[in-house]
Amino acid sequence: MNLAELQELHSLPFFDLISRARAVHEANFPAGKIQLCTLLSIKTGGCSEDCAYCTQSARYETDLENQRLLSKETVMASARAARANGSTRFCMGAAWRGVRGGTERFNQVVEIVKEVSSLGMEVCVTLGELGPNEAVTLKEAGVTAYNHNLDTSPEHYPNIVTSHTYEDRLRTIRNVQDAGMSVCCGGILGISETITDRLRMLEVISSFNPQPESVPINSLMPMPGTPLANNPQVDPFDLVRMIACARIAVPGAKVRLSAGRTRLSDETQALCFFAGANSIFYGDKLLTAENPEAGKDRELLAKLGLETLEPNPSLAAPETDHALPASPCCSTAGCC
Ligand code: SAM
Ligand code: DTB
Ligand code: SF4
Repeated sequence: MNLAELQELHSLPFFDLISRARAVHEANFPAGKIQLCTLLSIKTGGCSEDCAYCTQSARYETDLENQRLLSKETVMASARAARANGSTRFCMGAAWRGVRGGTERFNQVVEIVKEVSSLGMEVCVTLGELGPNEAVTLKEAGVTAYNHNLDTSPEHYPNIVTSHTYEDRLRTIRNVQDAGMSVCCGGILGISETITDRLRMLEVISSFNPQPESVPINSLMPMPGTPLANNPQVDPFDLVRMIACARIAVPGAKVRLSAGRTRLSDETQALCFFAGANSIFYGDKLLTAENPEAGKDRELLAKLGLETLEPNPSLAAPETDHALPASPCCSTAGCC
């Protein structure tokens, strides 16, 4: 969908927008099913990058305790616990700018992925920048989806990150798609962006060919010591509007109501699920930040009559539409 179409959609009266999104949701997914994903930070802090929202950047004075790459045994214990608790997707995140083949850390991650993928859950990793060969190696090791967010519009991105570019992000996404992995790509609300920035991001994401398999929508968790520590909370109705627009713009993707749920009421989350969110991070920790307790989430899902979605570990990457140009491109003159 292009920006003008998204702007028209976003400015609909609230109930018209969420009704439209609901219809798209029901046409594409079983109603009343939510995917549970567990996140684990396998390497924490000390990152070279300067993403203004991130507590893991080495450039900011935060209270975060750095942690080297976890052992395979530690990761497996956490993955088994996640499966036992009902998660069907296990997502491992590392605070790196990227990974390079032939390095010890990449080999270690590949060994971890091989073992985690034997558990029958969907396996997602987010390790930063990837080249084409690294992407193929991860796919062969058993990764189902690679998370690499664009986070905001191409225009606002340089206000938030200067140590790498939007084009770097798009290149990695292309490498992931070429290797046959599914792409998980979304963004953050509350990082001093405008509504137009949010919709521009959706315009870019919806132009991917194939479209992403999942779209995480994070709300900024303001981290003390980072440049965005004092940013105000996102208006809950704006969050619901964004979820609805994502559902309509990327109809076949899981829309993941991601970081920031600790500050959302049950009622706001219910509206997000109505408007098309059908995946959450489950378990009381994200990468470094807090997430609602699992028991509280189970209670909420039960109250709403929502069930959990089965895993699809052999998840095929969505088909490329050959009638459309290869993605990704942000359609900014001179950008790609
Ligand atoms: N280093 C890798 C990268 O940048 O792609 C992977 C980890 S990074 C923490 C993954 C995503 O988490 C970011 O792209 C951003 O969308 C989200 N994120 C990080 N810090 C956040 C925060 N304080 N609040 C909300 N979302 C955040
Ligand atoms: C995504 O879009 N959100 C997750 C996952 N992908 C890796 C990460 C959220 C991080 C929230 C802040 C933290 O835990 O440090
Ligand atoms: Fe590093 Fe990723 Fe955090 Fe940016 S978002 S500082 S790349 S861990």
